[in-house]
Amino acid sequence: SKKPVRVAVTGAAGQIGYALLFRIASGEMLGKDQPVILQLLEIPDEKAQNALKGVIMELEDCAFPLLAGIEAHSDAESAFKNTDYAILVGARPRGPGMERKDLLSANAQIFTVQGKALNKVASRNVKVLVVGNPANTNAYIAMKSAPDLPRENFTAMLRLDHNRAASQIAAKTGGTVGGIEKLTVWGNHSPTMYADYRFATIDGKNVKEAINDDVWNRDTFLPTVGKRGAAIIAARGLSSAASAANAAIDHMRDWALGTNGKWVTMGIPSNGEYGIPKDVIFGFPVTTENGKYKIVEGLPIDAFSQERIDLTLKELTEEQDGVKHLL
Ligand code: NAX
Repeated sequence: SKKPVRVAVTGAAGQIGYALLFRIASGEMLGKDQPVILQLLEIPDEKAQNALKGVIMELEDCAFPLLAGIEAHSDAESAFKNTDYAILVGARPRGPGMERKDLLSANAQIFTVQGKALNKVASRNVKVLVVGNPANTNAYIAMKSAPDLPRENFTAMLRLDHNRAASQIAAKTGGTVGGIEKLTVWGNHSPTMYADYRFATIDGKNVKEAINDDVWNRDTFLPTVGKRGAAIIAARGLSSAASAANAAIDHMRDWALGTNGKWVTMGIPSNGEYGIPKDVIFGFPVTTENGKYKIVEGLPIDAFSQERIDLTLKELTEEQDGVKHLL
C-alpha cells in the first residue's frame, strides 16, 4: 500500500473546511488508494480551536480507512511541516466598514506569514492551492514570500468559476455537463473573470455555434457566472461552501492525478503567456500530467476576448500594486 501524504488545510473549522475535509479523507481528492494525514490550521482563538476539535471528532467518527492521521494546529510553521499539499482556505473576510485596501492588507499579512512558513518547512514539492479571497492576490503574496520554493507550486482557485460556467452552458444547450471540453476562464477569481466558451465542445458539438448568441454571452452568461457567488449569498444567507470545496477537490485531483489531455482552469503564475506579465496569478486553460500543469498556448484572442482579458488583468494589477509595499 502507498505511503501516506500530508495535506495541510487552513481555515479548517470554517464552512468550506467542513465541506472539504471529509472528502479529502475519503479519498476523493488523491485517490481511493492514497492514505492521507490531515494537518489542520485554525486561528489560536479558543472558539475556533474548539470548533476544530469538534470537526476532528467527526472525522474520527467516520472511521475513514485512508485517514492515517489528524493534527490540529494554531501556528503555520507546525501546520505546514513536511506537507505535500496545502489548501489555504482561511482568510480575513471583509468586516463592516472595512475598505478594500484594509482587506488587502489584512490578507497580505496572513499570506506573508503562511508563504514564509511554507518556504521554511513544507515539502520542496508542495502543491499550494489558495482558496481564501482575494485568491489570486493571496497566492501571489504567498509565492513572493516563499523564494526557495518553485513559483509554479503556487496556484489560485478559478475552478469554481469554471464549473459554474460549465453548468450554465449545459443548461443553455441541453447538453451534459460531463460532456464539456475545452472550456476556460481567464483572469481573476472575481466578477471580472472571463469565462470563454469559444473553443468549447459539448457532447462533441461546438458550443459557440450551438448557442450562436453573442448578446446572451455578454449580457446573460458572463454576468451570471461572474455574480454567482453573490446570488448564492442572497439565496442562502451564506457564501458558497460545498461548491467551493468541490472545486478545490477538482483542482487538486486534476493537478495531482492528471487530466488525460482535457483542459481545466487553474490560477497560475504567468510566464508571459498571452501577454500576461510574469508572476501575475491568472486563470489560464491548462492540461496536467505527472503532477505538472501546462498552459494551452496559441489560442486566438479576438477583440472582445482581449477587452475582457485586459479588464480582469487591470483589476489584478491594481490588487498587486496595493500590496507590493507589504512584501
Ligand atoms: P468561514 O468564515 O466559514 O471560515 C474561514 C475560517 O478561516 C474561519 O474558521 C477562520 O477562523 C479561519 N481563519 C481565518 N484566518 C485564518 C488564518 N490566518 N489561519 C488559519 N485559519 C484562519 O469562511 P468560508 O466560507 O469557509 O470561506 C473561506 C474563504 O474562501 C473566504 O475568504 C472566501 O471569500 C473564500 N472563497 C473563495 C472562493 C473561490 O472560488 N476562490 C469561493 C468560495 C469562497 O467565497
